[in-house]
This record gives sequence, C-alpha cells and structure tokens, in this order.
Amino acid sequence: MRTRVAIIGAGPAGMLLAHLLAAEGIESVVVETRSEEYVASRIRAGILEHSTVDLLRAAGLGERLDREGHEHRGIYLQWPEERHHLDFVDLTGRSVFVYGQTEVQKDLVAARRAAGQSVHYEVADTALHDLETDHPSVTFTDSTGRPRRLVADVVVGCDGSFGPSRGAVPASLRRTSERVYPYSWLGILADVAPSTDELIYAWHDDGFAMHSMRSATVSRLYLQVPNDTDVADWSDDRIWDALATRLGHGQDGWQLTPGPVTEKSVLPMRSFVQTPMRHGRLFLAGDAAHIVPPTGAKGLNLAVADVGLLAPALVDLLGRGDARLADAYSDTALRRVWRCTHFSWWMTSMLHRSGDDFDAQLQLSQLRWVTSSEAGATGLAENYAGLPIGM
Ligand code: RFL
Ligand code: PHB
Repeated sequence: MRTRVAIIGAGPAGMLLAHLLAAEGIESVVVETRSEEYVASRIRAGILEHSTVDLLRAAGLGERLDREGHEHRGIYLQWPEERHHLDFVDLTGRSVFVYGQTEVQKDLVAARRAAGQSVHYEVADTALHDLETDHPSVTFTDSTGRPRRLVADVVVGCDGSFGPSRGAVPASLRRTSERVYPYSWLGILADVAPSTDELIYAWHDDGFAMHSMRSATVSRLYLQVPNDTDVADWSDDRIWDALATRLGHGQDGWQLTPGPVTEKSVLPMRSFVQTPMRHGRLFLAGDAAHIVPPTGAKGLNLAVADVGLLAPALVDLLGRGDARLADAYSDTALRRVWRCTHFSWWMTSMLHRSGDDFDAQLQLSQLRWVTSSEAGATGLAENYAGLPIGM
C-alpha cells in the first residue's frame, strides 16, 4: 500500500491529524491495534482547554461540542474549612469546556468515516522501517492475519505511551526525562448529577480528591491512593465515604450526593518526555512523546496542540516542498510540552499528600497564595485554561 502519511494510532492525536491533513488535500492511512469500539469507549480526559476548543471548531468538529459540552469559567481549589473559586474568564479572558475524550473520539471517527478515511483496526506486529530515507514504511499484520506494508512519505507515531514509535528513534539520539510519583489515582464514573457546578480540586490530610463530571447526569471523581492499590479493596461505600471526607461534605452546608458507580480503576501517575520529537521522516505526537500526570488536565490538550503544529508543517513539507515548519516542529512543540509538564508537576505537587508535614505546610501556604493573590491566581488560570498553540 502507498500513502502520503502513515499514522500509527487511532486515538485523538492520530485521528485529528488525519482530519487536518485531509482538509488540506493530504491523504493518510491510520493503523490501530485495538478495535474502533475499544478506542472510543476508553474513559480518559474530561477537560478541553480554550485553544483545543478553538482548533476543533476551526476543523469543523465543534458542532456537538458546542451543543453538548459545558463551558466552565474556572475551578474550585480547597483544603479543610476553605473553598475558593478561581475565575479563569475574569483572570485571563479564557474558559475551558467539559467534554469527554470519548465524545471527541466519537466526533473524529464520525467525521473521518464520512470522508472515507482508511483506518486499519485490530492490527498486530506494527513495525517502522527506513525512517532515514524519503520512503519510510510501516509493516503490520491486518485483522485477517495478512502481512501488510504501508509505504509513505512520512510516518507519524501517535501510538500513545506503549506504542513502538518512540523506540524507533535510535537510542543514541533520544533522550528521556521521567518522574514517577509515589501515589496513584482511584477514579470512578458514577450515574449521579454532579454535586458541584465546576470542578473541585481538594487538598486533604488523607490525600487529594477531585470532583469532575461528564454531563448533567454523570460524575467523575478521583481519590489519591498509594501505588499498587488493588481496586478490589475499595468498595463503593468506602470510596464515597473517603470522597465525602476529603471533599468536605457538610462544610458550609455543601453535600456530596453518592450514586451508582459504573466504572472504577487505578491510574498510576508519571511525567515523561522524549526528545527530539522528530527523527528523519518519523514525527512523534501526543502521548507517544510525552506523558503528564492528570492533575493539570493537560494530556489530551497537549496531544491536540502537537497535531495543531504538525499538520501545517506536513502540509508545507509534502504539499510545497517547504521543510521549515517540519524542521522546527520538535523544538516548537517541546516549548509547550515542557510548560505543560511543569504545570502538571506543580499542580500535582501542590495537591497530593506526601506524608511529610513540612511539605504539607508548604502546600497549604502555596494554596493560600494562589487563591488570595491575583498574580498567583492568574498564573494558574493562564496555564490551566491553556496557552495559545505555537507558544
Ligand atoms: P492515545 O489516546 O493513547 O492513543 C494512542 C493509540 O495508539 C494505539 N496503539 C497502536 N496502534 C498501532 N500499533 C501499535 N503498536 C500501537 N500501540 C498503541 C493505541 O491503541 C491507542 O488507540 O494517545 P493520544 O492520541 O496521544 O492521546 C493522548 C490522550 O489519550 C491522553 O493524553 C489523555 O487521555 C490523558 N488524560 C487526560 N488528559 C487531559 O487533557 N485531561 C484529562 O482530564 C485527562 N484525564 C487522562 C485522563 C488519561 C487517563 N489515562 C488512563 C491514561 C484520565 C485518565 C484516566
Ligand atoms: C476528568 O474529568 O477526568 C479530569 C478532569 C480534570 C483533571 C483530570 C481529570 O485534572
């Protein structure tokens, strides 16, 4: 098979890239190990930052987002006895949207299907070849068991944290930076109306807790738990009790309403960056190049920002023979990647209990400053609501 751009991974990065390239007349083929249904039903991100929403709208993907997504002006930050609202719109003029990754994925799949996008689901043995030539290729076994070779002008690794693309950059040329955190998140999805109008991020002596949501009838909540926690040890009642304590049920009359839990999982947390994000005719985008802990709600947004830079770079390279944006892609993308890596690390470090009381006092002092100083609040708001793509 021959195509212009071979895209590995049909998650949000891969499908959005295929969509943006097609809008400029550049054909691509996507290969994906999982089934379409599996990719579309993975419960992951929930918050879209301002520039993500702008990009999706400009790409013609904003219709359902505008109809069903919920615009939030800010977030609540709290610790025992105190809850403060940070209004991002007042502070920076920018808001965020609650619209699940599952919904973004459905919109992308529908748009690509309507356009006749070639996507090979349920492939195996994906391997990358000849990346230092101008005819790189991807080999895989298709869902019928047939070995295939896809020859392209460019290969883009959008294959997330476990895909083969990042390892295809020669070990002598790649650098990785990593931080593993000593705690995880236990996340639940519950069929109950959210007990809050906007997200609550809570510091508590027992550990961090967060109240997020997916819609007017579905809540998403998280608890800080030790690494290697077994979900089987957390009954629904135990989870709701811990959430009530950490989120301050009863404080100033606020109540947390529990409901039926429909999904429950433990999510380890780490920061990871691999540089450069390009090697020869291979480009990396999204989780294939970087992972952030979820506390800053940045993972999906970073994947979208990468693709927002990469699509015009590939259009120039393949459509006009102009390599300037492609040559600048890695450095340009990494500026935002490191900004978001810092912000996610900072939010994580400020809100999770380490067990050390000196750390706890520093965290509380930081929270008091962020919620009482306009400079502090604006810094958080600017990063959370999102910097412009290309910053
Ligand atoms: P994805 O979504 O992981 O997609 C990569 C795809 O590549 C496929 N693949 C392969 N395909 C072919 N051959 C191979 N050998 C392959 N190996 C893998 C995979 O099957 C997969 O379909 O990466 P992408 O597109 O870069 O998108 C990144 C986002 O999914 C991720 O950053 C976010 O979900 C992170 N994240 C959050 N981000 C936010 O912005 N806000 C949030 O609130 C937020 N919450 C979260 C999250 C991630 C979570 N988990 C479990 C990772 C909450 C959770 C629980
Ligand atoms: C979510 O809704 O899943 C979510 C929201 C904000 C975060 C992390 C996860 O910071």
